[in-house]
Amino acid sequence: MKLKRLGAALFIAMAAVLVLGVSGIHAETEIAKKFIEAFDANDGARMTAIVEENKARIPAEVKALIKDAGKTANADEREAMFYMAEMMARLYKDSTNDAAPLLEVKKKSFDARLTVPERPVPVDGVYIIELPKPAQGVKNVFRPNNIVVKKGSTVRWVNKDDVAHIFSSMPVIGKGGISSPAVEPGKSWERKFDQPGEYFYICFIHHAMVGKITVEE
Ligand SMILES: [Cu+2]
Repeated sequence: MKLKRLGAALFIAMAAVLVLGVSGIHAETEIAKKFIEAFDANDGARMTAIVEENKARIPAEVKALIKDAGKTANADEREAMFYMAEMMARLYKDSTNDAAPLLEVKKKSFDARLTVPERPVPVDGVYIIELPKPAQGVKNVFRPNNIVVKKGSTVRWVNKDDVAHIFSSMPVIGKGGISSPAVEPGKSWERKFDQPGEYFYICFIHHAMVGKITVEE
């Protein structure tokens, strides 16, 4: 057991060395490495050229960066990886008009900020999401923040916090339609979901406050 732990510690230390490159993040492929170097050098023209020269490869490169980001335990590094993937996907979109890789990055980086999907039991046919008071250093959260519900379900957000929250869907990366008023402390707001799909949403006041409703057929 002790040996195993030592092994894990060594592995983490080695990973940290690998990760601490010029940019502080580690990429698997030559294209991604060159792209990150160009970013570090603040060389936008070079970044564009890399995407132009490797157009056919870029969707796969973006996917690989997303995958690597997903495996990265350190939140700052993960954000940096997603950021690189987004930059690459954005330049690819500018060049080809194909927005699919960019949407994929945005969805996956949003997903990475959520807890694992839950299938809570509805109370009297209503799914409850609490907006709790700050506790143990955790504040401004939807709890749970990632739920799967059946089509036709109602979701109710209950504000038990001391401050108001206003939240709204991010229709670019999913379905629109969540658009709460200012939900004051002690108040709640609900919405019925008749359309299957993924609803990503965010608090207007506290941008780190994110949530997702997946509506199943
Ligand atoms: Cu808020």
